[in-house]
Amino acid sequence: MPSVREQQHPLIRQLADSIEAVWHSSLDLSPYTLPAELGYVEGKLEGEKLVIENRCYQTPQFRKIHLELARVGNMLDILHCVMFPRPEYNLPMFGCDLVGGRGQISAAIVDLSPVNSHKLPLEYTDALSALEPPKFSNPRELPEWGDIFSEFCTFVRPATHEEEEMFVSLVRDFLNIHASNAINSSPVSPQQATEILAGQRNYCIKQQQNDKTRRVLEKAFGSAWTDHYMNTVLFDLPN
Ligand code: BLA
Repeated sequence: MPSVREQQHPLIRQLADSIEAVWHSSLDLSPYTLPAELGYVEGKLEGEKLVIENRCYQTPQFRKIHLELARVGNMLDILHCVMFPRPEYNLPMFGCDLVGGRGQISAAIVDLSPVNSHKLPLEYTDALSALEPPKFSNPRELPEWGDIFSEFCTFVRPATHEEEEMFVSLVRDFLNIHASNAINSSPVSPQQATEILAGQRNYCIKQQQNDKTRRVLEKAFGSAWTDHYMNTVLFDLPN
């Protein structure tokens, strides 16, 4: 099977390696089985081949941690990553998306998003506030559905190689904070778990409204497949 990673924009490759390195060193990973036909998929988008490669794990605190690499011919390279905590733990959603084409990354976003009344747990606010505030020269504006993101959300178009490195390093910091909080967290009351579940569902419903993601997938695979993929692989609602 060809590896999508080897062909991708160097920043995407570097970020994918770095995300997996933190996962492997800090978390107790076991396999998470995706529906068989959705692990590796190929379609056609305007005559270009769209290839999607998924890696998925679970841990005691996370129901599903998902890294997806996608490539459309030579036009578009995508990294998508989400960590879905088990609702019995009061943990935010880690999300990261990198979209690039023709040598330039146009969108780089990372966040630890609250699922609890729009407020991150105190340990997260403390740790994230202690980071050097990242300075990027081209910040981007969040779309309307982006009210799910925290005040620490970074959404930019990296302008230089230094800014690309800064983004990778920021993602690594977010992941290290997340992993150490997660492994030290204890289960919450069933009532609190119900609220967290509602917050996670809201997160997924908002992400499913990202028309830019939907458009790319629909052009290659059609709308029925895209609905199925967005609702079962990218942003499946927890039960
Ligand atoms: C933007 N996502 C985009 C864009 C494309 C995709 C083409 C537009 C790039 C740009 O405006 O420069 C496409 N992203 C995809 C596809 C997949 C993908 C096809 O992940 C999967 C196969 N998106 C996420 C996650 C976050 C996210 C986890 O998947 C955030 C944590 C955010 N992507 C996100 C945002 C935008 C974006 C906020 C900008 C949307 C806009 O400007 O309207």
